[in-house]
Amino acid sequence: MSAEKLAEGVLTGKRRDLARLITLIEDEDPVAPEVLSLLYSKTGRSWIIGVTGPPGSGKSTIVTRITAEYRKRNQSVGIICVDPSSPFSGGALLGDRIRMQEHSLDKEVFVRSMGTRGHLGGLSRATSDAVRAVDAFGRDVIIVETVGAGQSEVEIIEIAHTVIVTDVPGSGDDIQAIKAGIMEIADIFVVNKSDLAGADRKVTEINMMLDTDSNMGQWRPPVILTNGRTGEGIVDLVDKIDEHFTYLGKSGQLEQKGLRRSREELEQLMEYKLTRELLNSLRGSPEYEDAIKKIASRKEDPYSVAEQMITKFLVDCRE
Ligand SMILES: Nc1nc2c(ncn2[C@@H]2O[C@H](COP(=O)(O)OP(=O)(O)OP(=O)(O)O)[C@@H](O)[C@H]2O)c(=O)[nH]1
Ligand SMILES: [Mg+2]
Repeated sequence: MSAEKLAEGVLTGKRRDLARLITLIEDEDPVAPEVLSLLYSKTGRSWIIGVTGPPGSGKSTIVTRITAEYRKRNQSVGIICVDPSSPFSGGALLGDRIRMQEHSLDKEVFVRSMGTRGHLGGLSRATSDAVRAVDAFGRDVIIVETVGAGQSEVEIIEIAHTVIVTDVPGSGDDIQAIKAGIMEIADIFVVNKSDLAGADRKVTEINMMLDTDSNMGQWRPPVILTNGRTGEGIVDLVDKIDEHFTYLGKSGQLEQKGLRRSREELEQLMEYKLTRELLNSLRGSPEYEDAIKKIASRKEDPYSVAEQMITKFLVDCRE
């Protein structure tokens, strides 16, 4: 299928074409950027919500609930679950699918899981491209679920307008998880499993942490108590997402976020492309392999060789 046809299919709401495009994105198929380039001008209309937090804290349950609430409010929804790479979450995906099946007959809900195929850092790239595809498809809201554990998840969450960090009552270890980098990215905190002991205390703890946060801007992240099983707190949560949406628009931060993201994306794409071109031109050439041997035997040093190789590449490009 040609890039043009696929782009048209996505823009005219063909779910199968959207699914097809996301597979191309995952496979790093060269047709994917062609399609995305055709779609780009039609994107930027969806509200992107990131949901992250420790494994098992109820992210998928909350995502399902938020989706139901948005459907009640007549908003169409796209859901992207980023496959947890952690071995602890092995069976989670199946559970997600079953739970999200509640929405699977609803044409206004599109659900997709993203695998960990591709290169290092490729998942974050692939996820943001998939979100863009769903945006072009015309969803009002796109929810991205990722396990909050490492740097790559934090990166993925950069594409979100509103970031929800989930936590559960219980051991102080959870607070450690939150402190380890994801605290700062939260626009809204959710303490899920309000039926468990210590839920109110957890809310207080997070609020106390927020009290000591000196970098906080005008938006103080609200802390919302939810019960994923009963749906308690979900209406409040969706109201807070909407409030955050209004806040970002009015404060000018939405525009700033857009500029920052465009710059980052452009630079990442150029870096990736340049590096690939450079390495493709070098790898396998006798000169290059020889230089590597010389570095290994200490006849040359990598600092100077890197300089030489790049200079030569740039000169070759000019000619
Ligand atoms: N007691 C209680 N259990 C809940 C609540 N919300 C969700 N659960 C349960 O917690 C378990 C984990 O929920 P998930 O929604 O799969 O959590 P998750 O954060 O998406 O998990 P991973 O994707 O594996 O990281 C499931 O068995 C849910 O039924 C709640 O409010 N109270
Ligand atoms: Mg999940």
